Amino acid sequence: MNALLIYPEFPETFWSFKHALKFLGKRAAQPPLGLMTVAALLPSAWKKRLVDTNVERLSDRDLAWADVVLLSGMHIQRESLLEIVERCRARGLRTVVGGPIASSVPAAELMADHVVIGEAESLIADLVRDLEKRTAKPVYQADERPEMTVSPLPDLSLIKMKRYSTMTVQYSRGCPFNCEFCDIIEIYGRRPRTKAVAQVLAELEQLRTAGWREAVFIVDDNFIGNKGRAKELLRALVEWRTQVAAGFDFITEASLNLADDAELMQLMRGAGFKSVFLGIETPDESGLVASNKLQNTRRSLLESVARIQSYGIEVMGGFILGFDTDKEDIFDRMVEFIEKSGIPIAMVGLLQAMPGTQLFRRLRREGRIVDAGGGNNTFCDRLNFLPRMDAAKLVEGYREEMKKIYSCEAYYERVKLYLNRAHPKPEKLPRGQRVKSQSRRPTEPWMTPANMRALAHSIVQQGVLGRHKWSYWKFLAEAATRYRRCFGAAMTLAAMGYHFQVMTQKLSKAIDSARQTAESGEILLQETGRQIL
Ligand code: B12
Ligand code: SF4
Repeated sequence: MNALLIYPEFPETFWSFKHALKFLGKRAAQPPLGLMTVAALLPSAWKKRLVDTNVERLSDRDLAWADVVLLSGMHIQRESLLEIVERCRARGLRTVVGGPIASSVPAAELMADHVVIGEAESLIADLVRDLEKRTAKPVYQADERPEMTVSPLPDLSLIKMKRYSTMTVQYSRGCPFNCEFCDIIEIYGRRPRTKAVAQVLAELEQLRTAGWREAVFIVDDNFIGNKGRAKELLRALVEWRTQVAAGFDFITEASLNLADDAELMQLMRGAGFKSVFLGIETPDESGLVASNKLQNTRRSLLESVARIQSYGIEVMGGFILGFDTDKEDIFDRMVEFIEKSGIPIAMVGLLQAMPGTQLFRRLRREGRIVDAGGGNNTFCDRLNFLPRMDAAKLVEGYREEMKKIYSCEAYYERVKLYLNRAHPKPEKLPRGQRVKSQSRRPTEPWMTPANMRALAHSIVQQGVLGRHKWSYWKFLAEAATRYRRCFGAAMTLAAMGYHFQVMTQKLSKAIDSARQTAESGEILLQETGRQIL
């Protein structure tokens, strides 16, 4: 059997990082780990090819080669996925769709011959057998969530590694919390399941042997969902990094209670964790309580963020507008919070009721669901539910908030605040005790050919062609002097800022054009209580 695994294209969004990736000469942020895992589960006798349409073209030759096409994706990739399914159907090719999209979109709407809902480890054997016998069913749904110890080593040989900025490894699935809007807990469950430490080390070794030396994203829903297991892995990573793989940096996602555990943060620093994405959601405690995000309550969110940053870990934050509890001052309060937080990358989005979530079920009961949404809440020009606040005010407030937080000045100020916390100046030692090399050289080795190329691109794009040249040059001068000890981190964030500035302009235009179309105008202006679902 010739199995063609295809990953559909993402639309351009804040999360695509497209405008920053081009400085690095990369085409996408991360590879499709789901498909690489599925490929490793398929029989070794099958021949496999993987086409990630985010980094390469899907050719007719690929389709002509295939006996069966296996697609994966998120809800947001729906349009591209349906186009590919259509292309396959036109050639009479059998299609199987799996991944998170299969949990959010009804199977019939995916147009595929077979839809797989859930994790492949527990049902691949049945699917393979039925595909071979040509008796495969329209829908497969896993009865139980598999232990991750049965997850195989992902097939790295199928991807073009150099086209990605980050490689990915998954240690755990699931999260113990119970946020109302979250579909993670519906898809992957509330009991964190982890791989064995040895499995993760084998995946990292696979990457190292293949020549990877850049960042690795530990793509867990909540890396610290089981703190004990996280510490176990971290201790092993510290050792692995010291003995064989100095220079490997990690990124992950975690809950804010990370700030309560000094040992955990210390271990993360030791293991090379450079940034962590946290769902902060809102500075308004009543919104956190109403959405059941209780782990973020009864604490100073700002202090928690600063504590994590003090371990040299950048905090990226997720924020949501549109909770029922939001009043019209929420935009100013969130801008002020973000400014004080030193979080350069703040992913602010409009609340979206994802199908299958507790939020979706509640809003449907209340007759407030308008449609199933597009699976994207951070580059979003419309709502899929009727909010409590006037919808037009909500979308307008969102647009204004984005403009404020991604104005060049505000962004660079946040970067500097973060750098001051995460990379404080080394304490001044009395004369005679100073270490010369430390005071002269930046502490991070950033002068690699790739970084130099990225810097040259950034100078041309932001310093020569950009609309905010002077802010950029001022920041560059400060980065090279006051922040030379962390020049690499400063310049990476400058490039990321460029992506967010471009996307904020695009978002503003998208909101204008959505207003002009009758359908979304209805939704935005809340002229109708139309209930589709
Ligand atoms: C890493 C990651 C990203 C990366 C991109 C990774 C990539 N190249 O695809 C980044 C950070 C860029 C990202 C961005 C976004 N992401 Co994301 N992301 C993840 C995360 C944390 C891990 C993905 C992963 O690698 N998993 C590991 C693999 C092994 O798991 P898997 O893909 O689920 O595959 C298993 C099964 O699904 C199944 N399977 C998968 N495919 C197939 C195919 C077949 C044929 C079969 C049989 C089985 C099968 O078998 C696999 C093994 O069990 C997931 C959460 C999660 N737990 O997966 C969210 C997740 C996929 N992301 C999500 C979302 C919403 C987004 C954004 C839209 C965010 C936003 N709010 O705007 C953006 C969209 C990207 C964009 N360009 O705009 C949602 C998707 C929800 C949905 N129902 O579609 C998830 C589930 C998290 C969540 N609930 O918030 N994301
Ligand atoms: S902490 Fe994050 S992953 Fe866990 S339930 Fe809440 S939103 Fe979902």
